[in-house]
Amino acid sequence: SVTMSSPVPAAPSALTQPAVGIIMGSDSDLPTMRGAIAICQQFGIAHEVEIVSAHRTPVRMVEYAQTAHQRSLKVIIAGAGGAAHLPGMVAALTPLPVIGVPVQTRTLQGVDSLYSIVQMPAGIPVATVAIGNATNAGLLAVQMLASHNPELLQAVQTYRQELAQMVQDKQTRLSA
Ligand code: RP5
Repeated sequence: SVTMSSPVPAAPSALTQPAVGIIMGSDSDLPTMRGAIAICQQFGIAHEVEIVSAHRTPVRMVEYAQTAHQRSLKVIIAGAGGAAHLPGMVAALTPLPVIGVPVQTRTLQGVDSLYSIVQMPAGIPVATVAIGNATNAGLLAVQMLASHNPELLQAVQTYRQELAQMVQDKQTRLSA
C-alpha cells in the first residue's frame, strides 16, 4: 500500500465528528482495514472503527446501519471476508454510500469475499475495491467528502502530486 512520509495538512472542517464509519466483520480483518484507517488519519478525517458482523451480531449491524446517517457519518467503509455479506446488507439499510473491502481469505484467496461484495443487484450499490485494498477504500471516502470541501480537494491533489513524485524518484534511482 502507498504511504506518505509527511502527513497531508488536516482539513479543520473534517476534524470534529466522525465522518467515516469503518466497520469490519471480525478483528481478524483489522490488519487489512488499517489501510483505510491510515488514510483517514493522514487526511485528518474524523472516523470511527467498529467490529460489526452480519452473521454473529446481525441486530447490531441493523442498528448501526439504520442510524448511521442520523449521526455524523457521511460514508461507510465495510470490510469482510468469506461469505462477506456485511457491506451489501449495510448498503441495503443506509442511504449513505458504502465502500466494500473484500478481505483476503486463506482457502479461496479472497475471491469469495470479492464475489460476495461486488455482485450487488441494481438499486443497492456497493463501491467495491480490489481484494485487500483498504487504502483505496479510504481514498474513495476522502474523495467523496472532498467533493464539497475545497481544503480536502486540495489535499487530494497534493497526495496525487506526492504519488507522482515517488514514481519520479524511483525513475531517478533507476537511471542513476
Ligand atoms: C467474516 O469472517 C469476517 O469478516 C472475517 O473476514 C471472516 C473470518 O472471521 P474470524 O473467524 O477470523 O473471526 O465474517
